[in-house]
Amino acid sequence: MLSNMSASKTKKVSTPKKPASTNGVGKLERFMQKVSDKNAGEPEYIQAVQEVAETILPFMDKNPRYKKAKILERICEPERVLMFRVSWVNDKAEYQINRGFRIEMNSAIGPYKGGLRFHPTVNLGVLKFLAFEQVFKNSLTTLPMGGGKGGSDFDPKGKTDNEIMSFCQSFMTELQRHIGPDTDVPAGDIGVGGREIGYLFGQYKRIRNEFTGVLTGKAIEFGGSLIRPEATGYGTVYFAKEMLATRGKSFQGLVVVISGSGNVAQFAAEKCIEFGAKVVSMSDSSGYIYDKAGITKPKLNFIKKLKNVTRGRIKEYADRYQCEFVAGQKPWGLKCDVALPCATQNELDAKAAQALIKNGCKTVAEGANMPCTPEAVEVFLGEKILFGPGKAANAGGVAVSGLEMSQNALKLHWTSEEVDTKLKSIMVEIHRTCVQYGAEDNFVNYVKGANLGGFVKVADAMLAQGMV
Ligand code: NDP
Ligand code: 2IT
Repeated sequence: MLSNMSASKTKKVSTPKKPASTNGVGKLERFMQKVSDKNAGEPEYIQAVQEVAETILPFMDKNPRYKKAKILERICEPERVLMFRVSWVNDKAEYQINRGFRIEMNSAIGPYKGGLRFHPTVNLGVLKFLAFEQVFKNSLTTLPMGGGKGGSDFDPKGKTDNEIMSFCQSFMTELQRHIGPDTDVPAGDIGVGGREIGYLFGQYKRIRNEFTGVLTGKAIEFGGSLIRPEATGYGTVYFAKEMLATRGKSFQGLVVVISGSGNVAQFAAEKCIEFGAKVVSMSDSSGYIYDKAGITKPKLNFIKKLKNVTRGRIKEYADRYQCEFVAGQKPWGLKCDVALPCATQNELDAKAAQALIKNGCKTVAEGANMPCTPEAVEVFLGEKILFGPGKAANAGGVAVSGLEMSQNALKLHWTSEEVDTKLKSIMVEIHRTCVQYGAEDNFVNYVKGANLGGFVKVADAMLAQGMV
């Protein structure tokens, strides 16, 4: 794997060590040089493109119809980028200015679909990487959804409900003119959960005077789907279960380390516990807790209340249950069988990957988007452990968003059991696609499988639609 992109700075792609004509490496280098030049200052975006280009470029060589139509070059150029001012007023009646974004990346197979992230680290490059990943992920779900992502550098931490509402209303006042149930359907991501979706939906409805499925992740009372809050975390564990099954294993009795304690982490933990595994760690941006005895369901309920209602810090768990809290660190040095990074991008580097391997970890599934650096992925693939990339492993969230769109369009409501059954079969199908495209000698390269499996459907749709 050629991974010379640092996550923290953009640099020129180094010249290939061997001539292009003998090893085919030069093509990737040349392609990435163009992408880097065009997207300077966007290291996360360049990183995401490189990871995909590594598998797609050789595939396009064998399938010249994609090459001739410059499909990969087109996929790397967003169809539309929207960037706007969001002014709002805080509780002290002071004006606040934030920047809002929506990246409408690709609509070849359906309306733009993807979450909104509210976090101070949000910028154009971060959202372009997320929108790019979303195109492949949504294609893998088997549902008709294009790819998009949006958000703001607004920081919800420490804000009152009134301030969150004020911001969401102002954000939607601009966003509403660009979205719609058949055009672009946003949802949640970091910093955007049920509370924010409610305020955003209310403002859309007020301005447009229409009650439609323009957002997913809504509350049940106004068109939300059962199991949507659980879907990303549950789906990640369903995917990991399929990976384990290829080696004749199950979750029963395995030790699991999870990063994050937000939406994805909470429900990944819940499903691991239900499957008989022992979850020993969760984290937030201030550090991680290590509960050797295992996080039980009642303890997990404490975390849910802490994070979703009182909005406190994970350290309070350690105080409450008398376990270890390690400030400023990530949990990857802990002994475990399974690691589920569920917090944010580039949170698990090569050193952490080596530590996991040394401690016996044999399965990693990305609940977050691109949490493992390219160097970490290289370690996992080199060791031939089970590694499920986010595009495949965390696709359950957007898949149930797709099911929410279907329910809204049909104006009906499915039961939890119905939605969970559909989610399970979608994760099994995504796993099957990854195996179909990623099988190598006695090993499934899920990175290759997810990239190719996601690419083909979008590429064929683009070919059929001509010069778009
Ligand atoms: P939440 O906002 O609910 O939770 C995020 C968690 O990650 C929190 O524990 C947060 O800690 C931690 N975190 C966020 N940023 C950082 C950072 N820079 N450094 C360390 N920790 C951080 O978000 P979600 O659970 O929804 O999202 C988590 C990941 O999953 C993201 O990568 C997201 O893109 C991805 N994802 C989400 C889906 C969804 O349906 N929600 C679907 C598919 C993927 P703190 O509270 O201290 O900030
Ligand atoms: O990264 C993701 O897939 C999400 N944040 C969920 C997107 C969605 O539209 O449900």
